[in-house]
Amino acid sequence: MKTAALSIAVTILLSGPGVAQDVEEFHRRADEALQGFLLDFWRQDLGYLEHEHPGASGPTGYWTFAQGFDALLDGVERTDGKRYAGLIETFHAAQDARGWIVSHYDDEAWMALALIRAHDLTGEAKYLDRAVTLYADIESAWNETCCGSRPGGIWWDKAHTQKATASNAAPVILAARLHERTGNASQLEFARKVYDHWMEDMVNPSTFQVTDHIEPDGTKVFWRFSYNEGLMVGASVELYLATGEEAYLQNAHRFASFIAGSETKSSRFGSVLHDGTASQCGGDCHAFKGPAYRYLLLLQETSPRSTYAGLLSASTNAIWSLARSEDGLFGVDWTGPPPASSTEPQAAAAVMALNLNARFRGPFPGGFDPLLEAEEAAIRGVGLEATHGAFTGWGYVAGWNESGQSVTFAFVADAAGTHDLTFRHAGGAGGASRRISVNGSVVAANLAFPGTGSWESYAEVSLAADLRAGRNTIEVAFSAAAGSANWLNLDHLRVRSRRPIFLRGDANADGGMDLSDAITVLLHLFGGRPLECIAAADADGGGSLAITDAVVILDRIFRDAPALPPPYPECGAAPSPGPGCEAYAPCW
Ligand SMILES: [Ca+2]
Ligand SMILES: [Ca+2]
Ligand SMILES: [Ca+2]
Repeated sequence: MKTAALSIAVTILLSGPGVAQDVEEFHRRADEALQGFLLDFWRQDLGYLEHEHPGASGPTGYWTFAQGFDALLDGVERTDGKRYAGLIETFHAAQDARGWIVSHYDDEAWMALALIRAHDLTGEAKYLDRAVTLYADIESAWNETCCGSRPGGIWWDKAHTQKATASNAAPVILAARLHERTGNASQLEFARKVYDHWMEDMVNPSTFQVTDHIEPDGTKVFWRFSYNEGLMVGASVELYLATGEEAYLQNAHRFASFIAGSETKSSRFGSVLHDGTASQCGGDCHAFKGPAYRYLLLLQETSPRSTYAGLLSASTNAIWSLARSEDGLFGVDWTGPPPASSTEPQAAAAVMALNLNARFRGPFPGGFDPLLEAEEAAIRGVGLEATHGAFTGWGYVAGWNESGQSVTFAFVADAAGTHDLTFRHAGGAGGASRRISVNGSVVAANLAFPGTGSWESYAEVSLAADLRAGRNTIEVAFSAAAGSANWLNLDHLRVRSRRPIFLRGDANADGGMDLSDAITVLLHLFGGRPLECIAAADADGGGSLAITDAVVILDRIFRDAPALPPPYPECGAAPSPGPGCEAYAPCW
């Protein structure tokens, strides 16, 4: 009875204000946090993330940019590529303009880890190629002449001032993940060598605290930062996944236990990851809980324990309810208080935790969205803004009046054919014009975007273009040579095939498929009820309507039969011309 009462009390306590109850709410928080991060920290004039907000502090550092990149990638992964994906190219181009090879090997490892994820999420080889290049630089920094009684390990920096957990454990994760993708056995071998060395010499065998770093004179420095053990958790899990050897997994649990026992602080939500208060945790420390959260979650997904579940859940609830300001800025100390200003690394740590948590809790609830938001496209030279008027999504692109500035949308067409491209814009400075290209070919050299009277007012401009089946790019560029003129804020692009698009099985055209759709098919067949979109009612995709179409719907709903032929379960055009579809509103 005592236990039952306690359990009820705990349930009530955990259901108090600020505790998110459902998957949809976790995703809403993750979206809001990431969108706020991008609006606050992406700086058009820098073409990079700024280090502090508010204020004019200049660009953030290379490794903290990599953390911001990871936070963006968490948003893309969480939404299954439905949102934010265009910005991957924007971040890549931003770093490309500043260079990839830097003075610190751990920094290169963070960047390479983000690039592998960019590759995984886009399928583009250039990201993986860049990660391999960075890995080669890191691998060359293995050294057996320093430090202390057991020389070995990877230098932290090119000046050879120390060897750090960050420059050894992160490369273990990197090498194991590269091996998984390339099949190159030497990468896994290197991962094991680095890991073994670090385990033997740098880990306290009873507590599983890991040194922060070792100096050339052999001094081991045991700073207590959650990312050190977090990286060791990640390295251990990756090697367990690569080899199946249980010892790695046991190590991961021991490092995680150290984090749970020694790098947390209590809050009303439970124990929360902690590297110190805002005054104790300065500089790079601002970022450390992000990777700790990431690799603890990886362990939880690999070998769950209630301790980690509680720590991960309490941390994100605390971030949201205790450490977030009214302006949406996140504090260093996740138990609060909220800050008046924020740095990019502390923001990225909170944003990635919220996005990782939401992905872990359940799939992104956002369904088919026919709007391609400009603020989520691959932007070049323009800025992100959310100030004027009733835009869609979470903003628009602005600051656009020079050659070289562009917005590139990606659109996957179900079938080749003519499509209407409709742009929503504001022209507060009068009429503007831009060059429009599809898949690299100019389709409108100087498309006019009429003035809208103010930046608060929006209008639409359309043109027709032929798209190919599969992925297409649609670029809107300022080109003085092509006649582009004047300022323009771009909100979104909507692409519509001139072929009807619909959701198969949705016979009554209400946007979903349920029992009423089977009934609609029967009423049409036997009662003569008209259909707006016969193609949607053709549930088996056979090209005609029959009682089997009602049966296919019922089987799918009640007996979990295989999915209907496309377009299903998302809107799209039929793969081949079929029965008519004069009007089907839900997909638009
Ligand atoms: Ca928008
Ligand atoms: Ca329906
Ligand atoms: Ca049929």
